[in-house]
Amino acid sequence: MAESENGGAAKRPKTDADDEHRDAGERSPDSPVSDFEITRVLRECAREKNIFIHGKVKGQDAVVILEKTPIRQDTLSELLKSSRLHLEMKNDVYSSYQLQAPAHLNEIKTTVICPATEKHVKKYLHQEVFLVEESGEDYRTVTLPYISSQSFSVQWVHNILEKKAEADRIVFEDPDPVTGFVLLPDFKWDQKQLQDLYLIAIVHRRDVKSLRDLTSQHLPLLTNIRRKGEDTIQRQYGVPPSKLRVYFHYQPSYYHLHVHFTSLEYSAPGSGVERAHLLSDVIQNLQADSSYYQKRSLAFPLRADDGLLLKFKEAGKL
Ligand code: M7G
Repeated sequence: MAESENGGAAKRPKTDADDEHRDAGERSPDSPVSDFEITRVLRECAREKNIFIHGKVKGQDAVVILEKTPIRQDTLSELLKSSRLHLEMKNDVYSSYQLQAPAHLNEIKTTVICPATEKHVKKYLHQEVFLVEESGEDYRTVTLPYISSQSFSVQWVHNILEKKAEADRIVFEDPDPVTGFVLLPDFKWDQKQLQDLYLIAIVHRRDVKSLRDLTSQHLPLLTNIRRKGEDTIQRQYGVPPSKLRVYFHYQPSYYHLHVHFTSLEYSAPGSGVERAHLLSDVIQNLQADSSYYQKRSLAFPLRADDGLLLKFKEAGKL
């Protein structure tokens, strides 16, 4: 089957042309946030300039994530020319201001999860974390039974693969049922700047939950994702492989194999050593030993309220 590229809408960063009309201040009639009733703040971070809120939309539980987006180089001169400045203080050569930017240069990336489950709420609630070391045996006896009954729905993944959602956002697709995948911008990236570039490659096959299921049989799939994912990102965004961090999460939140492609410049959540496994390391480990990921212990962080942590405690593993 032929591979396909969506070079149109996906070629980013976006320009502001699509945004012009938004300055009029009109409200989208089906806005899920205008009816949002705040229950509590789950987490906030002044440095990352984001806030995670739990609340209700028309009686349904919802999580809303607000995040100030990075200042873009391509709109800097417009920002400086067309904003209003209010002096806060002046002293010798120093002065500070509040700058009021035009609305289209002052957007807040907003993510809505509705209806949100208890698990979504917990995912974003600030919690103490513990490092768990899971042997291959622990995976089969503790983790696998737990994730089979408890994990997040992967309906959104199936929707992408079946073109029922986000079809216009697909940047590249290799439709091969065994080695194929779909590459598209991650939820977390607004595609307006390359600083925080974040795409995910979602595999077509549905029988691989995570890193733990991988064997040398999957090497053609993994090398295909690496090569075509990197080539596409180089072509579409001008970002070379040497500027990319390409990795799996273990544990992932969603148990359908996917690979994260992030800008090396961006400290993406979950890119630390306790959760991220570089695709290139995974390929080499499988080349050396087909059952590497079935046998070896893998460490990962679990939050205090994670049911899996309780299972590890009950099994006397913590
Ligand atoms: P993960 O390692 O399973 O979980 O990665 P994490 O969210 O704890 O990192 C799943 C990735 O898919 C994350 O980077 C999410 O931001 C992204 N993601 C999640 N959802 C529900 C969507 C979605 O609906 N669309 C897209 N494009 N990305 C999503």
